[in-house]
Amino acid sequence: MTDINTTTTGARPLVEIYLKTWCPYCHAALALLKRKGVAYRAIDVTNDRAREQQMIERSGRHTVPEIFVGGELIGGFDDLARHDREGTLDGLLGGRRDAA
Ligand SMILES: N[C@@H](CCC(=O)N[C@@H](CS)C(=O)NCC(=O)O)C(=O)O
Repeated sequence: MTDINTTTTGARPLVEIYLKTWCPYCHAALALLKRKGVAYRAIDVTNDRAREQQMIERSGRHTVPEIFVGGELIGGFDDLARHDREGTLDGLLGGRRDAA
């Protein structure tokens, strides 16, 4: 099914990121995921209230980005960056490297 509001890289996305196009934290998070070379599913909630509501229900949070790895909430960009800084991100990502 074609879905204009999601972008999937790689074959089996482990990472989901809810984002808004104008959000600098979202672009920073995407840049970090791209640097890690993992597959991800980007879910654009910029003008999509239903998907934004899904994000809020899944995360319990209202800001973007919201990032999930293997279905588990990581949090926003600051949480992703903290895992990267503290050396725990690679373990969370399971050492996966998917061609984007
Ligand atoms: N600490 C959060 C900050 C995220 C944040 O402030 N996001 C802004 C957009 S860049 C936001 O969602 N604002 C509220 C809104 O759009 O409803 C993070 O690192 O992800």
